[in-house]
Amino acid sequence: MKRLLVLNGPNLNLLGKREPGIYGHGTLDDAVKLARETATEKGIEVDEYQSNHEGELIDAIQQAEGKYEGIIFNPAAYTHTSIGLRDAISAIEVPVVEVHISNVHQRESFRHHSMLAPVCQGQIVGFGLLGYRLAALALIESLEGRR
Ligand code: DHK
Repeated sequence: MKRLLVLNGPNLNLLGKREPGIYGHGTLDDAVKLARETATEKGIEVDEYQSNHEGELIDAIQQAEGKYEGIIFNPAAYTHTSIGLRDAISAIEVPVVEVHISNVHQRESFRHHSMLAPVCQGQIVGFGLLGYRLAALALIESLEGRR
């Protein structure tokens, strides 16, 4: 059975309560459910992991090699700072799609730059939790050779 990993970084455990004007009222479980629904239709399983710790996210990326066909990754604040996460993504063959719930380009300038985007397969920004579903679809379509 093919599998995808939904990986979430710092403060995303607070989705639903955290700055709802920016991130909405949906929870992290809701986000994972959207990705899982799309994957299940294609017979693909979805696992999830969230951590507030950079090193734990790096561990999860390293351990994804050979276990997952793709990673849907919202690195949250580490997007803008983490060379360690970028190097971890570069070190594996598993494709990674970067997701942001908010449109980071409409926000503070420090959110406009992603350290990770250049080593990801693609980036989905600004569609709320729907981004998780879109990322699952993008990974699955590319696995199936349709793009
Ligand atoms: C989530 C965060 O926690 C921020 O640090 C990023 C991202 C944006 C999001 O929109 O999902 O800047």
